[in-house]
Amino acid sequence: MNYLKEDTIVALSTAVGKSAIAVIRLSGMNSFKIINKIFRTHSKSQKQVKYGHIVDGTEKKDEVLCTFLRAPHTYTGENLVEISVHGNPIIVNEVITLLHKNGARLAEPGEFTYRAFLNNKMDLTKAEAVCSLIASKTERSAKAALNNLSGEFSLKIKNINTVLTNITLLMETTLEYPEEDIVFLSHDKKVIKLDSCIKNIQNLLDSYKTSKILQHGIKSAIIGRPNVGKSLLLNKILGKNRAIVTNIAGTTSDSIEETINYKGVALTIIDTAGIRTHVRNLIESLGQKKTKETIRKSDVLIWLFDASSELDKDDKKIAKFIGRSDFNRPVIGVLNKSDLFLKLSPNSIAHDFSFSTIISISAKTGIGILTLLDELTKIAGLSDSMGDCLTINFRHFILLKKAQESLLRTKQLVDLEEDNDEIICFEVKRAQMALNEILGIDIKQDILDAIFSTFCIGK
Ligand SMILES: Nc1nc2c(ncn2[C@@H]2O[C@H](COP(=O)(O)OP(=O)(O)OP(=O)(O)O)[C@@H](O)[C@H]2O)c(=O)[nH]1
Ligand SMILES: [Mg+2]
Repeated sequence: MNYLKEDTIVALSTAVGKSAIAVIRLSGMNSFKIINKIFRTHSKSQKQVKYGHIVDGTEKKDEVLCTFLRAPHTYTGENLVEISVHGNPIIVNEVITLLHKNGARLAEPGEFTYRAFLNNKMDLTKAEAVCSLIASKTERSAKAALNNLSGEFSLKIKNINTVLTNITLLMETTLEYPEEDIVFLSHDKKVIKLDSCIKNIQNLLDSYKTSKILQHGIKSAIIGRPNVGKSLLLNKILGKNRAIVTNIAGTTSDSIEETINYKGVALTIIDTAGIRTHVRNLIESLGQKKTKETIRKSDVLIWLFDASSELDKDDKKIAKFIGRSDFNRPVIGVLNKSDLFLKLSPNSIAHDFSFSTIISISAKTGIGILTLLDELTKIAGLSDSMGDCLTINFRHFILLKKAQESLLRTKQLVDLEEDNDEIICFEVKRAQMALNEILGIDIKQDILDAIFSTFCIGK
C-alpha cells in the first residue's frame, strides 16, 4: 500500500452520485500551495472559509466554497482543505483531476484516517470506530460506535494498563533492591490488582456478543411445515403484505428476506418454503433446498407449529434435519394459531426437540409477536442495557483474550508464592503488549495495512 506521508492526498469524501454538494478533501503539507494554484477568490486572506471559483487557466470549472484548516488542529493533523463543489460526478472528476495535475496524489482507502492515526489525532480503536459509525445500521449501533470514537473503549484499556504498569513497577523496584529486603507490593495486593484487571477484561469480552449483534444485526429464518402460518407471521412482523398467504400448502417456494429495525437492532426475518416429506415438483424441491441454506446462515431459528392441529411426519422431518445438520444455534419453538382450538401444548413439541424457549402466538391477531421478537433478541445474546455499549470487534476480542490468558497465568504464578517475580513481570508485560496492540501501539505494519484497507476511499 502506498502510504507515503510526504504526499498531499486528495479524494471525494462524500457519496458518489448526484447531490447538492460534494466535498473533496485535500490533505498534506502542500495542500494550501496546490489549491491556491486552481482557486480564485476575492475573500480576505485570513478567512477560514472562502467563496470563489476553481479554474483551469482562465476557464472556470465550478463555483465553490473552500475551507482552509491549518495543522495540527485538523482531522488528519496536517494542512487540510475541504472543497465544497456542486455534487455532479463530472465536476467532481474535473476538480480532482486538476488537483492531481497540480501535485496531489489520489488517496488510498482510509488514508485520511490513517494519517490521523499516525499524527496521534486518534488511537486505532477510534480510527476503527470511524468505519463502524459510518457502517452502522441502527441508532443503537451508531451510539456504540460513537462511544468508541469518544474514547470510552480506549479509556477502559488504558485504565487496565495503568494498573498493570503499577504492578510491574513495584515488583521491579523490589527486584532492583534485593539487599533492602522490602516488598513493595504484597502478595494480597498483587492478587487484588490482577483480579480487578481480569474482571474488567472479562466485562469487555462479554460485550463482544452484544457488539457483534449491534454491528451486524440478527438473522432469523421462520421455518416449519407448509401452512403453519410462516408467511403471515412475516407480514405481521413487517406490518405489510410482503409474502403471499393462502390456505394452500406450499404457497411459498422461495426465501423472502426483510430487515426491520427492532429496538435499535437490525433484525432480518426470512420466510421460507415449508418443509415436507413428499415434495410435489421441481419448484418445491428447489425451495426446500433454499430453506436448508437459509437455516444454515441464521443466528436463531423460529420454528413454527400449527397449534390447532396434531404434529405430523413433516414436523418430524424438520426435527431430523436440524438434528442431523451441524446447526448448533438457538431454536425458538412457536405455537401459532393460538386463536383457534388448541391441539398442541408446549409439552407436545418439547418432546422431540430441545428448544431454547417455547412461545404461543397468533399471526392472525398479532398476540405474542412482540414477546417473540424480544425473546429473539435476548436469545441471540443482546443484553437489555443500552448503557455504556461499545463496539468490540473480532480483532479486539482476540487481543483481549490474549491479555486475559496472560493475566490468568500471572495469577497462577503469584499463587505459587515462589521467588518468580521476573517471570511474573514478563507475563504482565505480555498482557500489556496485547492491550497496547488494541490501541495500535507497537503494532505491525501489515496489520495496520489490513485494517485500513477495509476503509473506503475518502475516509
Ligand atoms: N386462525 C389463524 N389462521 C392462521 C394463522 N396464521 C396463519 N393462518 C392461516 O393459515 C394459512 C396458511 O398461512 P401461510 O402464512 O400461508 O402459511 P405458510 O406457513 O407460509 O405456508 P407455506 O408457504 O405453504 O409453507 C392461511 O390461510 C392463513 O390465513 C393464525 O394465527 N390463526
Ligand atoms: Mg408461506
